[in-house]
Amino acid sequence: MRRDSKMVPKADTKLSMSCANAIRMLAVEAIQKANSGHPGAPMGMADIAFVLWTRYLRHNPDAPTWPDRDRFVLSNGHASGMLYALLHLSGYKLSIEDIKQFRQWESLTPGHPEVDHTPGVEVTTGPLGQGFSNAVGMAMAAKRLAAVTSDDSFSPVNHRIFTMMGDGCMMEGITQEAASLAGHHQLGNLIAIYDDNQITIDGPTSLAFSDNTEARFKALGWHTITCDGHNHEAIARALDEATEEADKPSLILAKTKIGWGSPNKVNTSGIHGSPLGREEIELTKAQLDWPYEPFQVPAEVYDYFRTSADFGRREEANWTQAMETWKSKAPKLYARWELHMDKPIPSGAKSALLAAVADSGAAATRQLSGKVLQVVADQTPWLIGGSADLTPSNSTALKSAGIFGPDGLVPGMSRAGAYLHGGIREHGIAAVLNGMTLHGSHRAFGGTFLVFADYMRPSMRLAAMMKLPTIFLFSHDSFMVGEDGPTHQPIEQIASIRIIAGMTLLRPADADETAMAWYYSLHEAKGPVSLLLTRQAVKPLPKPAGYTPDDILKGAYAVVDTDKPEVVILATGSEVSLAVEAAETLTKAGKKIRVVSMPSQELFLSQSKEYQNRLLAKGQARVVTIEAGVTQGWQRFAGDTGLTIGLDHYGASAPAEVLAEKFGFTSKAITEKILALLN
Ligand SMILES: Cc1ncc(C[n+]2csc(CCOP(=O)(O)OP(=O)(O)O)c2C)c(N)n1
Ligand SMILES: [Mg+2]
Repeated sequence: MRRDSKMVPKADTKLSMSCANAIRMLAVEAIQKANSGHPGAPMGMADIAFVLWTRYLRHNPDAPTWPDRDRFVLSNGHASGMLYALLHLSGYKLSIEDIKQFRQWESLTPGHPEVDHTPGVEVTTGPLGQGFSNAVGMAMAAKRLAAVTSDDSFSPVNHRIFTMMGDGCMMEGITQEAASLAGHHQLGNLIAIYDDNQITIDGPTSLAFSDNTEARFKALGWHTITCDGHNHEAIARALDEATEEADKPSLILAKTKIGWGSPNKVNTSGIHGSPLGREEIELTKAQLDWPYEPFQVPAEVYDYFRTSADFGRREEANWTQAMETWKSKAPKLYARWELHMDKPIPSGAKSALLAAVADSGAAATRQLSGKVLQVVADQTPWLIGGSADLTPSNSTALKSAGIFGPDGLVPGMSRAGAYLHGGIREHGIAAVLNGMTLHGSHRAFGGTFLVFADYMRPSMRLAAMMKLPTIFLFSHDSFMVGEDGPTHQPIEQIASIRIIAGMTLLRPADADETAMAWYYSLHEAKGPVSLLLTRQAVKPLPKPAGYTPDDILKGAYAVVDTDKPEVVILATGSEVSLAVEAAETLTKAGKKIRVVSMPSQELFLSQSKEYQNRLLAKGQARVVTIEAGVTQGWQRFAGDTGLTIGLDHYGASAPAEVLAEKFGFTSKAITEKILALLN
């Protein structure tokens, strides 16, 4: 849908140049003052940004989270100076003082854009290619939201997703994966604008890059448009064409010059990441015919931006009114809309999830998770997700939900579906999941083998930084993968996920733990969750007197207990049942053993010290930890007097039972180690 340009009078050439130059000079002066930052991209993209923000972007500075706003994702986050200038000029709560505090401690204008920090910033960006891929996820979420909340007469979803990106984003592999997915999904609501300046830090892109980007994107199913990125009418024509394209994502290849306006540094890599210097700023101002003081903006520029923002205010007011009418006209669809916005905890959610796996007997936690997911899918229609081509292995199928994608592209596929076949694109999907969650209408989950978590890690880290409750599901969580061998057997992945600050890792050990892990992920998590699941069957754990499933969400609780234990065995996931078996033998031998299942270190460490010390029998018992991965990180519990049992070397190709024997993951071997420790 095209924004009605009649509502926003076109600026005459002089005014429109002033507006673009205001963006340039605010960025340039802020960077100069901070003596740090990236002026080249803001100067080069200012013309595009001006036309996009004043004539196309539907947004309301007074309501930065209006659900039907167009999204703007700055994938080349180093151009943050441009984004802050746009937000300030448009009238967001970002003052000229804030602009002057660029990159300073606790300012609203950090070095790279940070979501939930600066009003109007949609995504935390900086690692190149991530923002573009998030935008793909946002466009997918918007498509689904539209499909499930609209009828022929009205849709509450009219927004588009705009993203700007540079050569760096274009070269990154993640972009290829996400762009491929976007083309396949025919995301007509997605418009990417490529700052095609052919300069990066090292120099001209010809040093390292000779792709035919336009041909590549065409081949991926995109609509492509080339334009002069400094000619405002050419930019507007390109945006008209892109916004009118309904069936394909659009890529505008905007030919620009990095550092446009600077007489000596334009078109050089030197202007990418260094302040211009006072002398060059004066020469630039002369060239741009910009007589103003640093941070001074002429009134007519503010007026124009603010007039344009009024368009967004009216749009939002009209939308809000239309929603009121629609609420009474289509109460069912409206209720669905509210579900997506509020994501309430369904009544009886917890008991339904627990019931889904009750009496499952010995089963792999991935299978238990699969059972839980069927109930989850019915309870929470705002959940969307799938697998990176490991649906049967990850047990992620949502049997009743339908496949998400263009209507009828393959049998069973529709925009209303909730199951995402991500293809073999872990990097891209991880960022797409974040984008879907960022969109605000969905909570996204996605699965692969634990060993390939490394392919998702950059987006997992960003999810944690953004406090995004994306759910990363990893099955085949130990060497017990068996015959596939060391390439497929995770060892360092568990520890490496745990060190992502703000990530909650859950490695359930049985049916109850699996159900509660999902409950936590969906309804309690305030940030991303990694759900680690076994390939092999695990036995149901014994539960001591007084146990309730809520104990699981304390992160650790006793499954075999005794007072005054001399040894506390701490284990996670599949190793808890080994610990229980070892405890039986040790108890028979007269030892006093407590077994603690610890599905989540993070949740346990957030309990009171009193609870932690009591459970670990601090100062009284020796702590033995067991986990089928590197021992790093477990010393914090085992200390100098305890023992850490793990796997500090790569695995091998052999049947799982043989590996368990060879690597000492049998109750017999564990019992012997504990006896040796005690004697
Ligand atoms: C994943 C990732 N790798 C490297 C960087 C460091 N980096 C920041 S900008 C940049 C060059 C980007 O070139 P381009 O997108 O063309 O930006 P321009 O110089 O045109 O502003 C690099 C390598 C990064 N931010 N993210
Ligand atoms: Mg560049």
